Amino acid sequence: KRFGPEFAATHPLAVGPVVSPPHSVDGFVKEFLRELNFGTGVLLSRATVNDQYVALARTVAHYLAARWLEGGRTRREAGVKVVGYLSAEYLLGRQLGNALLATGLRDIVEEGLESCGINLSTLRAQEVEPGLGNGGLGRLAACFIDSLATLNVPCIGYGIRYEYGIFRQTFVDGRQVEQPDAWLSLGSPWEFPHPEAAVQVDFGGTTEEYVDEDGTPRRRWLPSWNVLGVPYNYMVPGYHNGRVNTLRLWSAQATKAFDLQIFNSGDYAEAVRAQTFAENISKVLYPEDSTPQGRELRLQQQYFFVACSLRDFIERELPADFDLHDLPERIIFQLNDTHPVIAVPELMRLLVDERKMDWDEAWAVTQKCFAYTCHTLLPEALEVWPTEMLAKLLPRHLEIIYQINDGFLREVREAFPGDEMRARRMSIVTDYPERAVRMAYLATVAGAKVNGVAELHSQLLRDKVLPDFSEYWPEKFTNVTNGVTPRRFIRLANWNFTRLINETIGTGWVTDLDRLAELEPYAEDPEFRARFRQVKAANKERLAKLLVARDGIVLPEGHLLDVMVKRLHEYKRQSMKLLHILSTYEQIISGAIDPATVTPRTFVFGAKAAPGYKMAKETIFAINAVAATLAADERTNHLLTVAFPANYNVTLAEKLIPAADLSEQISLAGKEASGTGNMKFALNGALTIGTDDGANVEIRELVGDDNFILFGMSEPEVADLQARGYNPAAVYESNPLLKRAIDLLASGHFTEGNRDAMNPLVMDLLYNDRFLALADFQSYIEAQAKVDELYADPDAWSRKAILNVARTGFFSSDRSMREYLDRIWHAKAL
Ligand code: B1H
Repeated sequence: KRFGPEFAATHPLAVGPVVSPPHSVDGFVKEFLRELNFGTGVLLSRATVNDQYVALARTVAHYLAARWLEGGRTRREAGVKVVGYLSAEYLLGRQLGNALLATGLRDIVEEGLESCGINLSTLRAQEVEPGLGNGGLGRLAACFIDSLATLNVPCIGYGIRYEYGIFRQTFVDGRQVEQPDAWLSLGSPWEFPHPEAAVQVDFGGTTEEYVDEDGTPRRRWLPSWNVLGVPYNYMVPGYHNGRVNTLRLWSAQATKAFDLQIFNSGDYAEAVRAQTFAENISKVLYPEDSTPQGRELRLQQQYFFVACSLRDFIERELPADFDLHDLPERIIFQLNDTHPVIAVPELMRLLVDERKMDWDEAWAVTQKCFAYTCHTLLPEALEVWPTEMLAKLLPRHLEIIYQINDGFLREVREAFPGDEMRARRMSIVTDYPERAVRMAYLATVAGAKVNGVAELHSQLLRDKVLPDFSEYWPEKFTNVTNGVTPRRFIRLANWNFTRLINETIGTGWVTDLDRLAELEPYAEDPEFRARFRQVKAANKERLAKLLVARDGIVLPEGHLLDVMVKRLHEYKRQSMKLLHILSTYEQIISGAIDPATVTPRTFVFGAKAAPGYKMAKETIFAINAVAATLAADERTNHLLTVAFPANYNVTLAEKLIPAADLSEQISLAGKEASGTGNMKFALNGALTIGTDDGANVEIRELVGDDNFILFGMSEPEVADLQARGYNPAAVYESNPLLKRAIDLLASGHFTEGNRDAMNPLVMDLLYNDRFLALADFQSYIEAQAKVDELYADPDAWSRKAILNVARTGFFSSDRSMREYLDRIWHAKAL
């Protein structure tokens, strides 16, 4: 009201339209120098590269901000439904290139900087990527918010502004050593902090019953400590459409009250310590991908960010007099895995305790406000919080969970009278091995929809993880196959290919990826195939330059580039990839095969291991040891090279994927929920060697059996073998090729004669091999032989590669978002 029409009449300048800076070289240069001088406080003649980068980023941010402010206002006025994406991770990658692409400012900026004697690429290289995620789950969130902005759908991404993102990986004597990722140390020009809009988040204490003004008995929470959540806004630009959405990340700060209490006790040092304690909550991203450790600080993080986010949406995004019974018309909160599921009892608490809504009405609202995406099948990855921890940290939420569970089990018992085992199986609260809350069950009970992330995964989710629930609520379960944004992963990452595609079918594919199908006829065109190969060669050259500068790694020319990049996990089977390399190497040095018949290959690995994951770290050590030995072996180093650049991240992925010929997607069937790297490789013209797992299944269906190298057991075959009893040592004994590869690994050949160094990995493969690498080895080797054979005919290979591109437009995250919008969110574009 304060800035309404009356105000506008008397203060026309203050409420005029938001003005975007001019889209001209001159205009840009003025803005840039103004930002450098008055924003950064330096003269161009004295500016460091970082000063220049920061000034450029802020200048570009101003162009976006004009649209952002305008869009936020129209959205609030229109009162439309918003997607509230709740995710503990956003693996964004560098922002500058994407912002230049979205605004269409790239050429102007390049020319303007040149006139100042500055090179754009140098400034782009200065940016430290915000690594606020572990792997696929975090990157998926980043792709989804990109697509929603491009589809002009109002979305607020909510998450945590970790001060330290995923650790920086270094290798010392071949072993992983983690360094803190101080991504904020040079400042972050892309964020807009709002300390004045901080939200209080309570923890601890007790609950009590009381009688309210109307004489109704109620329960309430009497928390014992609290912190502040400070919002940091980031802009999420759509591609060439003027839409800019918001990513709101929360940073924890100590509250005044918190300090005062302790100050008054006279203990200054204790007060300062308390400050640190509060700020710890958003200090660091937990680096476990797939295997949460159940730590109290992690639960604090989860509650911290969802409590801030729900308050923010209800109190700041909705009109003050909004009737919360209508909340489902204005928001759908998507739960990115179980990490934000504590939002369910939090919304119940807001509605029932704070807004005095009737329990049943509140529950009806809540069940319409949430939907849940599951990203895993691994039992160890399903989050479970001990009730003891919940009681200590969030006592009122625990009560609410009990009450939700009671109501739910009553329903189940009514639907299945006498079936007490079923009620126990379905209980949100379990008693074994300790009393704990199963967050996936809570999400399933509360969510309007539950989805898996690829067809096979959704099927297994229904059949194996949540069978009782899918039987009870068949219509609740659905699949939305993951996707990736073509803006970042083709248009930005692969300019060489983009140019070729644009010249061939125009530029519409960037926002309508199905149009890649128009490339299909060109697979038969020898000239197009030759140009495709030129693109690959140029991308390999670009990668080679980067790796020399970044890691001192020299990539040989003319090799098949075979790439396996993803988190290090036993189920993904990097060790099986290593056995393939070892086997080829062993056969050459033992004279079993003629070196002249070997297809020269370079194997590239990129993988971080969770710091506490022993076997993953042993695998990294083994890969590095093999890489070093092969590099020094004159007999083979022109034929086989292993490159393992440290610290694989989004920035490196953007250089590696476009250069790859072969994409390794070799997880044990039934273990990889989807995979998204697999999609990025196919879209950039690599062939996949892969198992029938996750989204590989759909990639193969789309590209056709001839254009996908399949191997290994299927999921039912895996289940069968495991039921019969699997004995890896017996496989080792019965397969001479495998035996020689493992024996060589164990021999000390790669560790200067030290046999003990490889022992953990070798022993695990022989006597444990949880993910059946040895069982799939033979099939894998044979499939790799087929790869060599195919690659020998460059024309046939590029034909297949082009068909991979032409047939995988389905894997755009734009398509994933349309499916969520139609089937789960029921939200629309503005
Ligand atoms: C995926 C995770 C994950 N699934 C726990 N689960 C985490 C679980 O910090 N934690 O505790 C972090 C991450 N990540 C991945 O999600 C799947 O493994 C991929 O197959 C899938 O493509 C990706 C996106 O859906």
